[in-house]
Amino acid sequence: MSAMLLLLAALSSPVQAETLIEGWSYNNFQQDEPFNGRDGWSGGYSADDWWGYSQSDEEITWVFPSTDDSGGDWGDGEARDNWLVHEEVRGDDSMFTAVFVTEDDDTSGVVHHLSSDDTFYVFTVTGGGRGASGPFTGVDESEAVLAKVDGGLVTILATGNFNSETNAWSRLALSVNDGVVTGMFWYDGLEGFAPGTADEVLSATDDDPLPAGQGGFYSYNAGGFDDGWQAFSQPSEQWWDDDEDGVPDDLDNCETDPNPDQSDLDGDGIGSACDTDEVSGEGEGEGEGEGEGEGEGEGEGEGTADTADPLYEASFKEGGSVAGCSCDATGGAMGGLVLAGLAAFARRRRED
Ligand SMILES: [Ca+2]
Ligand SMILES: [Ca+2]
Ligand SMILES: [Ca+2]
Ligand SMILES: [Ca+2]
Repeated sequence: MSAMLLLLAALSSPVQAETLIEGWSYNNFQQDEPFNGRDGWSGGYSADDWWGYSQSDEEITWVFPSTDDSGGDWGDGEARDNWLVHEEVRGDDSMFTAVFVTEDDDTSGVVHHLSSDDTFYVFTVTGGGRGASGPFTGVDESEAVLAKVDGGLVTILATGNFNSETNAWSRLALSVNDGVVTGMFWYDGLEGFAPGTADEVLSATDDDPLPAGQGGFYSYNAGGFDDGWQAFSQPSEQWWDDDEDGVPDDLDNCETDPNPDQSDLDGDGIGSACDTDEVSGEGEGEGEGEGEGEGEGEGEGEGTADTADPLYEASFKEGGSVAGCSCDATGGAMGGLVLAGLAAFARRRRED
């Protein structure tokens, strides 16, 4: 992200944090393969699988739902549960984002913090083409919706009167940080996604936030084969780093005190930078020898086991990107040529 974008993000971001660390991303939707149950992906509606699409001469791959179903209740495995989430998206203070395209009035969305089939946050936008139809009752279906589904019970957190444009790659993002749930929308999804640059923002504070869980796509009343098609691409997760010390909030032993070394002299899981009753460094120095050695060894082991999700931590270390999020979409190839290719593919599937 450029210095100017950083400044914009700091000035106008609806989210309190200012720095994101790049985490998980995915670009391996193989041609003609169903993705419910494949490669870490799982879907909520088994009758509507999600299909991969890729072109050998393109570096970007897509996935799209295959039917135009609607109905059912939240959490019952019917069309209302048509999400596709990935097991490695699992941050608590984090953002999931993806680009999508729709041909008509399909509902496109992203989910995050999915801890069971009927418990998650969801942010949806309907296509403005020909009279939208969305999955929520009691709201104008032309509206964008930020909602919490908790044990199947829906709470509308915020609504916005905007639609996605048809046949254009737009971007959705769903962020959770310290109980603040934020949906962000960019009409042009290929320009990058610094939070402060979103065209539309819905945000609410959840006093009883959901536990961390998986994130992914959401689709309703959409079709990849038999009706106007819809597709998603460039899924990724970014982790909030509130104190900008390069360690994500979820793994930081002092979330609001910059302490890149994560030093924790007494090994209680609270970093020395914010541990008010920790023995001072000087005191430790004097009593060098046996005592210090034991203390440190124990502490590290316990801290890791208690606080960090091993997969998540491994993913962070693997990514190794602690320099802040560059967050520029690599969407140069996803212009009209790609849309034409996808449309041709959808037509072919329809005729099969
Ligand atoms: Ca935080
Ligand atoms: Ca941090
Ligand atoms: Ca810190
Ligand atoms: Ca400590």
